[in-house]
Amino acid sequence: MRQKTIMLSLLLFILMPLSAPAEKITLSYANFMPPDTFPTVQMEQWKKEVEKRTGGKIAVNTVPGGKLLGAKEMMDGVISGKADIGCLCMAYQPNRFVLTNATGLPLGIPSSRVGSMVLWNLYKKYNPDAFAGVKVLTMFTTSPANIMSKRPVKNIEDVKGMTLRASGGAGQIVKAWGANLVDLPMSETPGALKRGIAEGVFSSLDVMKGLNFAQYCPYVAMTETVIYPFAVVMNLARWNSLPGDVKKVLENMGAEHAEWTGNYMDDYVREAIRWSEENHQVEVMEFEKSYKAKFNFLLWPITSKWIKDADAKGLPAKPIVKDIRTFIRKYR
Ligand code: 3IO
Repeated sequence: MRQKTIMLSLLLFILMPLSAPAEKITLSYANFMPPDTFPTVQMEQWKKEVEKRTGGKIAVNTVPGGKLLGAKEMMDGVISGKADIGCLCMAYQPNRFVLTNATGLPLGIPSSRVGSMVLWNLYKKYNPDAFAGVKVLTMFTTSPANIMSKRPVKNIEDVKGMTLRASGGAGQIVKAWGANLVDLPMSETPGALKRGIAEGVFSSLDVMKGLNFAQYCPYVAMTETVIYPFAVVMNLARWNSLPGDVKKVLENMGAEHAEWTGNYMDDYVREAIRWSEENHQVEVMEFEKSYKAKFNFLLWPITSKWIKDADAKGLPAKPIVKDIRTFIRKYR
C-alpha cells in the first residue's frame, strides 16, 4: 500500500510538468544606444514581431542605453550570458569581425536596404568563425555615410586636417582623405561633439535628427561613401533551450528583419535631412558625380589592403569582395 502511494506520487511528479501550462520565456535584449535611435527602433520592432508571432510564448525585455552592455562589450556579454540577445556594430571591432566588415569597404553600397541584404547574404554564404559562439538572429547596415561638421566641406581639401569621428572601415576612409580620426563608438560621439573633441562625424545622417547632431553640425557633405555593419546575436545555450516552433519563428525573421531595418533607415535618413534643413538651417552640399570620383579615387588602397590582410588570415578575400559586388548588383 505504502509502496503504491510512493509509486503514484512519483508518477504524478513526472507527469506534472507536462500538464502545467507552458511558461512564458523572457529574453533580455541589450542595446548600446538610447531609445529613438535606429538600433533601438529596430530592436523594438523585432520585439513586437517576435511577441506577436510566438503568440505570447516569448517576451522580450529590451534594455537600451548601454545599461546592460556597452558598445564593445556586446559580443562577449552575450557569449557569457549577461544578456540573452545583443545588438552590436561590427565596425567597432574590425579585427574580430574581419569577414563581415568587408561590407564596410568603399564598394558602393547605395542604401541601407541594399547594404542589409548584401550583409545578410554574405553572412549566410560564408558563416564566419567570428560567430561560432552565438546564434546570429539578423544583420543590417546603416545608409551610406556622409560628413556632418561644424565647418563646411566644399571640396576634398576641406577634409584635410579636420578632426572627424568615425570607426572601422569608415575610419580608414576619413584617414585616407587626410582627416584626423577620432575612433569612438556612436554612444560616445555626442559627448565628443559637445566637448569639441571632434569637429564632425562621418556616419549616416539619421543621427542629425535621432541624436540631434544638427545642433552641433550645421554642414553636411554628401559623399555617400560607406555603410556601418551591425549584427544581432543570441547566447547559444539560451538559443538551444528554445522550443522548436519558437526557433523557427526567429529564424524566419532573419532576412525579413534585415530588409525591414534597411527600408526604415533609408526613409528615416531622408526625413532627418529635411528636418535638419527646416529646423536647424543645415546646409547640405551635393557633389557632381565627377567630383565624387575625386573622393573615391583616394580610397582604392583600402580595399587592396583589406584583401591582403584577410588573405593572410586565411580568408578567401577576393571571392568575398567579388560576392559583395555581385550582391550589390542583385539587390539594387
Ligand atoms: C549609428 C550607431 C548608433 C546609433 C545611430 C547610428 N547611426 C549610424 C550609426 C553607425 C555607427 O555605428 C556609427 O558608429 O557611426
